[in-house]
Amino acid sequence: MSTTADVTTANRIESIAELKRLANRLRIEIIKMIGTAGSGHPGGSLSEVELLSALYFRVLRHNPKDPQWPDRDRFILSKGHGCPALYAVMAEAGYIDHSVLSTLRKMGSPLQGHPDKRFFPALEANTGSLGQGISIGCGMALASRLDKKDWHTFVMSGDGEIQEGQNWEAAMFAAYHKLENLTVIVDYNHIQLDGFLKDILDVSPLAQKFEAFGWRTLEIDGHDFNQVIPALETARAAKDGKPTCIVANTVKGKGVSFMENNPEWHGVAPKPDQVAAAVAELEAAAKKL
Ligand SMILES: Cc1ncc(C[n+]2csc(CCOP(=O)(O)OP(=O)(O)O)c2C)c(N)n1
Repeated sequence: MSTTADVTTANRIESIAELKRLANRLRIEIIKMIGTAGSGHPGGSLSEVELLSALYFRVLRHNPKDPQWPDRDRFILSKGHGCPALYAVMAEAGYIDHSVLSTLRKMGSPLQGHPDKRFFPALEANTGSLGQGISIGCGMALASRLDKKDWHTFVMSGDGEIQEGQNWEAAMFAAYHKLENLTVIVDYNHIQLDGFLKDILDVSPLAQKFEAFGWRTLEIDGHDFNQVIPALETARAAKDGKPTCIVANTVKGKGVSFMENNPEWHGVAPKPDQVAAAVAELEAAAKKL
């Protein structure tokens, strides 16, 4: 069993340059995984990469060698369709072998098309039915406090997902119960399944909405590690009775020019020639990092 003395953030990466190289590698993995599977969600996976990298390599208290460590921080990917990015980062952290990534969406694989603890017990929750992660996170954060523990719960939601009414019931609950040990990160890429939020159901001003519900809010560029890490650390350290919402401005499809900011890449797998083009572009970008 791990103890707090020997585990904080596993495989901690101090250097921002190294984190940028990691993010680039993860994007290549994501493209290959979804290309091999022949289905999946590239756009919203690519937008999450820096946020997940900062969590798993700088902020979360966790131990891949002991995934059920009772005092670990919890992370719930409420936007479950973005799981290729989570699987790639968890492989990098050591929860699974890299070779397993190519089994994404295959029958019996730990890496189901949406996160499923029955197949991959290191996951904290089954998600994919949008709108439920913040409620699950509220339950975890409350449990942590009732047990007099100091582990923190992080939840990532999509911006389209945040349209779901259940989120706002959870937002009310978290503020009322002063869940300072709960952080919601909204991957604010401005695109939902079939178009731009502003043309379908705009959620802006998002930070003000959470503030009105009694939350602390931090607005950042979700691709800039120099903004992402301090925001996550501030949230993790909060002791003032307020839950935190990090509104992370991101670009859907980030890193692959023909996918960036293009709603058509929400839930379509790249064909082999598109995989090759995307990987070539990312490998060229890596040389400049
Ligand atoms: C309850 C529910 N309704 C509909 C869907 C289908 N669906 C999957 S992804 C998605 C859009 C999500 O948009 P957003 O939260 O903005 O995700 P991102 O752009 O980050 O991929 C929808 C409607 C679902 N998974 N769950």
